[in-house]
Amino acid sequence: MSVDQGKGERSRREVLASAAILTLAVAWPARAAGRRHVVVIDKMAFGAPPSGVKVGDTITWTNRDIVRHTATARNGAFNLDLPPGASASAVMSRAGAVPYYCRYHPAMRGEISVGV
Ligand SMILES: [Cu+2]
Repeated sequence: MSVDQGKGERSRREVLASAAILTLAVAWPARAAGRRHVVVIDKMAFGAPPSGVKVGDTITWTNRDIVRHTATARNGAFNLDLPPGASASAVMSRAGAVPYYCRYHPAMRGEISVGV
């Protein structure tokens, strides 16, 4: 009986500890983790730029074409290789407009607007 009580007490503590960790994770500022945005590449064009992008957010490009593309920032912030069907991501670390293009098809252009 006393053994069971001991177990019960321990598991109750574990539950409380888990709850505390969960609360911390939820309370942690969302900005620390950043949000995720997706830009789909389809028919030789970058999809519409995501809105509301902030510093620390992650942009993921997904290539739905059957040819290879890149997402290459003109300011050198990112240079992602995107074989057919692939996805690749970059974290936006600075505020401002980031024009980018595809190295294989320079007519393919896009721009990510990063807010503070
Ligand atoms: Cu391309």
